[in-house]
Amino acid sequence: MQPDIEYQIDIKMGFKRLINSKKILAAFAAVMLMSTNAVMAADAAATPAAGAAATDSGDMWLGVAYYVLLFLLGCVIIAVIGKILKVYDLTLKMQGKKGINWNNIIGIFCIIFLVAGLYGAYWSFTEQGTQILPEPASEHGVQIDQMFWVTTAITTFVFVITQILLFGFLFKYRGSEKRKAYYYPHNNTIEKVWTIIPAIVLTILVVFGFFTWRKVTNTTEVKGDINIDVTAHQFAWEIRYPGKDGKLGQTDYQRFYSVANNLAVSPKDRNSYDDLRADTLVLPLGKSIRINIHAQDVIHSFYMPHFRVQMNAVPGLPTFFKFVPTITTEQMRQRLNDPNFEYLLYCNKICGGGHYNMQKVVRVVSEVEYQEWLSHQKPYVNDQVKQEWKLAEASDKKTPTESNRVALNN
Ligand SMILES: [Cu+2]
Repeated sequence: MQPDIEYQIDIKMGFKRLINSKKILAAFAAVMLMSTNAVMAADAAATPAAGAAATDSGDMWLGVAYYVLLFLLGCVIIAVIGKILKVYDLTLKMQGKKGINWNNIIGIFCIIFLVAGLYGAYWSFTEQGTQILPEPASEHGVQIDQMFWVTTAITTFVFVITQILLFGFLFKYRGSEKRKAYYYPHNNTIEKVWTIIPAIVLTILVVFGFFTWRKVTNTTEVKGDINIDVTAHQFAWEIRYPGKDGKLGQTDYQRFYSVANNLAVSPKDRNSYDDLRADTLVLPLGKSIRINIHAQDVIHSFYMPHFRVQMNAVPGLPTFFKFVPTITTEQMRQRLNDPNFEYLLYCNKICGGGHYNMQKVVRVVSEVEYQEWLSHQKPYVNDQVKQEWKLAEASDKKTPTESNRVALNN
């Protein structure tokens, strides 16, 4: 009789817990209802007032809420199944039978998780793998991609092996009354194997990366480059091309910045007189391009994913990146079967509120088209800049004492 009473008490406790968890479920349901209402109310309020943009963000939040609710629903279903199993287990025990073998259930779950997880990884790669960047449109991009794929292959291999070992062992050696766990605290050979092999593989990858990066950034041969200055500020890119002399005038933000001369080009440098201001980054095919990267306020990041180019734009520390574009915009449009495709330059450093919108169109064209385009660009030193420079010069001449004083103060 004694065990029976024990089971009955156990069952009572179980039901008590179930009732308690019902309260939790009710609270869950209430939160879910309230959040749905809130999201819908926000959506309804936003739609008529602010138009399309607001609807978009409302839709987005509705989407987020949908997945959160789906997740919570999943949790609730699992909790309910767990409770049903627990009740079933207690009922079996009350009838004097052996209860559920939880070790087996957990073991089977491990195998299900392994198979579903590996299939999920395979599915996400085959379904979303196409969202990886399209073929590289620059010479060094091919090497960067090679590195990416070698690393991906090695890590995928290790991932599959370790997951099979982990969950396979969990299943094979799940708890059982028939056997006792073997005490096996240490094995030097295994320790050595799993330390040395990853160390060698990682060293190979790092050295591989080091040489590739060195090759990409090796710029001893600067001759024949097209120099382009790209300057970042919150929240736009400014582009300056050299004129016929092929040389860009120097800049000095502390001394020469003004509204018209917003790139602070030096009036004293003759090379700047024929510089051009452009709104699009147009590049000739197959030429070595050197982008000089500047920033005027905070750190930005010069990022052109199709060319596998990325370099920080740091205030006070000009950097540069050299590369050779190998596919024209037109060719890429045909390859991607997208007549509206454009290469883009992005900012890849969260630099403030307007960061998301900091982009410029980049166009790769033939040499002839490039020259034609270049001949239509406006001079950087426009009438307003000229006037400012003349005024500055005039005031310099008129009051030599004043300018001396300024110089002394500096
Ligand atoms: Cu930025």
